[in-house]
Amino acid sequence: MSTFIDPKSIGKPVRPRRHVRTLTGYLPETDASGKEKWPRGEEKVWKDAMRDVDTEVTSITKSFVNHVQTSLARQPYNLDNLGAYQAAALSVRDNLLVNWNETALQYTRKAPKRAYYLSLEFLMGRTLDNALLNLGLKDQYSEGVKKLGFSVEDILDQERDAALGNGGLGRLAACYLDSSASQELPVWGYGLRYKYGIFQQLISPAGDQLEAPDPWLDNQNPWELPRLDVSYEIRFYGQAERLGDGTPRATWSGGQEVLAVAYDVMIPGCYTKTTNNLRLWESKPKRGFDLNSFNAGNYEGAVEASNSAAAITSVLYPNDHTTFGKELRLKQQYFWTAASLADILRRFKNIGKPITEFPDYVAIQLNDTHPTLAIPELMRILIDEEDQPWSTAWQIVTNTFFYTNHTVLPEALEKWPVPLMEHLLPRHMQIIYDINLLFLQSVEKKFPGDRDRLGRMSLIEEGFPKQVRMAYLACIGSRKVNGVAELHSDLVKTTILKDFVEFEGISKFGNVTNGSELTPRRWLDQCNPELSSLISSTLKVDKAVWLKDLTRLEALLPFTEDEAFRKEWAAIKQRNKERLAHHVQTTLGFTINTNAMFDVQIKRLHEYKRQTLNILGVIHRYLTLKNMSAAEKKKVNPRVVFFAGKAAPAYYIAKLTIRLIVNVARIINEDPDTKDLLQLYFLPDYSVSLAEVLIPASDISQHISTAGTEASGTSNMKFCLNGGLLLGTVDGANIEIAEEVGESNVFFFGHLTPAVEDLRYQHTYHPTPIEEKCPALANVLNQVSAGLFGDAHVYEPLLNTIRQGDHYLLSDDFDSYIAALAMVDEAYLDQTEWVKKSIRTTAKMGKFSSDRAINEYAESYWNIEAQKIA
Ligand code: NBG
Repeated sequence: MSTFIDPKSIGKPVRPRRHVRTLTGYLPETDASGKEKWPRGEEKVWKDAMRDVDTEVTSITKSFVNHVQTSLARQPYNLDNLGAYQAAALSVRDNLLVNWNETALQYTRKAPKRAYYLSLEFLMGRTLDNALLNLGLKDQYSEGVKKLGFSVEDILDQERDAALGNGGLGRLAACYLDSSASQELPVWGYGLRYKYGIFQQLISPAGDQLEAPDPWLDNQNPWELPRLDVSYEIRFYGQAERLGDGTPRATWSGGQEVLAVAYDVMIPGCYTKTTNNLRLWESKPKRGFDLNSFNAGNYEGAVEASNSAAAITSVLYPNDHTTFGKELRLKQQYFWTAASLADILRRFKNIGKPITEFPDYVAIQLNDTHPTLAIPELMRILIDEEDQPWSTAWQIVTNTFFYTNHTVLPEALEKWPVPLMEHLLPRHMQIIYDINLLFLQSVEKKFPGDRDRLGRMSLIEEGFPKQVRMAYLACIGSRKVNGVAELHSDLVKTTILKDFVEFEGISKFGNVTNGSELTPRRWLDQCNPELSSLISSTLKVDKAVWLKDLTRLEALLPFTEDEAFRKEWAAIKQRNKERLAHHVQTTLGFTINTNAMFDVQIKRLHEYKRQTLNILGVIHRYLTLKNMSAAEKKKVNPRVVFFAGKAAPAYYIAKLTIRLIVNVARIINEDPDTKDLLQLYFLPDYSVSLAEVLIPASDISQHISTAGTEASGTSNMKFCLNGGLLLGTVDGANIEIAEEVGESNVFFFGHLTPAVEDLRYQHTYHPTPIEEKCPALANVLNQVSAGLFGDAHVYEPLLNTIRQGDHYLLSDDFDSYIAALAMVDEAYLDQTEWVKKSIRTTAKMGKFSSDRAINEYAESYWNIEAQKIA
């Protein structure tokens, strides 16, 4: 080592060695003629020993038993269903890994442009069944485990959901991964490996939601592969100092450093070898513990740092549409984006192209604003570590990122307090200020002297404290911005990002309707196998074909006139209802009337989604039934109403709604006057797996958000695909569903989006008492207040949200809601026509396949191409 210091090097930043070579991304060497060389040993011996995907029942049972003996260290006589699940999962995983390795090798070989989907949530649900169906091995496995004395259903039932998400946004990410692999697109997901997923929901005797942790990794997770060699150091806090040498560069040092370690989850495509990757990061202390403290006898102090590092990926934030300025959440966001970018950059560097070509090889999709820090982080890397001038760096950044907005609710638009950012990420805060200054200067150039506009568009919101507006940063740092349904995309352009459309031009702003969320594989073939076979046999098309081209379902339309087909269609719905009833009976002990109409609302609890409107409607129905004569009751169509959904633990009003639902259910399910005609259930602990039982069983489902508030909704599509009709407001993807299936096949009600602002204004400045405006609703509210369902005083805060202000317009929509429910009742009486509607609905769902959506992203946004894996 030289002891001489070159004066020119003084003050230059010390570059951390980020790109440690890992064991991934290697290609075979070639000889002089370009032929690949076998790396070591005898090629034949290697090749004879290498395995392919097991497709024979005998090799499947062999692999299963092998895992029982070795991986699980068990014997045939001490194997329970859980053990059998683990053995089956490990043997399926072996198959996935064969394809996954080949896919990775091919991508490395061909170095195509790749897309990366950055999402803080991936709501994967269960994997085994999906993997078996995608591999086309379900029958072989069923037969194999049967020979070994197990039933495949029991085995599948052992799996815990991977619930690393809150709701639609996370489920959408999972569907997009499935579709990317199925469409053979080189797309990887990046997320966090939370130790605890979304909380488990319990209901107390009083009807309150209680939250318990979801230790989903307790029995180990066979679907992940730890990549302990793939790790990056991530810094927090410390000092950022500008070099002041005429360049935009700075150093960032000190603070806390933690390690991000990769866990890979295989994402198999449907009927293809392509098996993509979802890389989830786990946080670890950089060093096991602080040896100095330990030696000084301070054991607690020694492990403290290690605990704080591990805490970063310990829990998924269970909030929906709200952002709390929590430091740990910001840490999660930076930790994940920094690790993902370092990984993406390392992979790019393996190709050996100049950094300016980065956007030719990499597209990064920001799933909502959560990964927005990737924008200043890439700027930091390009400027401070890669020595790029500012303009080149900004050019690279703005050609790499794409931003999807998932909500226009003001409370859901992420903002981070400047002091918190400055403390946690001092260098990024400098970069954000620099971006902002240059940006506002260009706005000023285009709109000279328009100071209001500068204030409105600034990345920094004035106030105490100042806050960074993440949606604006995501918008200006991206090549394109999109919403998730037509109405929503229009609202993005005309409300929250209006100024940006005026400044940057309309062509940057687009729409990709989520229709997407509806992977036909899980949400029809897997959850409704009987309907899937009926479709295949009726269309005389192998499911391998129509499951990958959902527009084929249109060929079902002529069969609406085929009585035998209609009968079979209805019989399958009936059996799905019985399956749900059986599930409720065995899990909760309730007996459900399967001759009734099944009416379902399942989604996160939120005021804008208006579960309150639904429960008040149920009470209205109950009161009406109570007043009917026996003769009138005979004409009534029995109905069972199901709710499921979690409320954010701190969302008081949403939790109160759950309590009301549970207590109304208690009264009306016991009332001999009405219980044959109306039943109500709140099914606790909503999950992907529960949705898979509920959705195929629904006759009608409710999507009744205040117009303009639900960006898209994604369960609406799943219900319709399974032949359930839709009762909804003119909002989100409901509108496009109605366009596809025809308005006569859906039940719409309520005010339209353009009326909302005015109604709210009236509520605040010219309120009309509810008794006058909507006597039916007033009566329902008064009955609740009077204690008809117990707890007289308890519900007042909930009822007052309607009596005062009524931000979500329940009093404006209640009458038309009740009228729509009556229309549903009437339509249901004509079963022939109802079944026709149901068939038409399924038949017209082609647009809403996630394959269609992912192809739109691939073509119009990311500019990537399918890669055939030989
Ligand atoms: C949600 C919207 C839904 C939409 C999903 C997926 C957030 C922030 N947004 O309407 O509320 O279907 O995103 O796009 O979770």
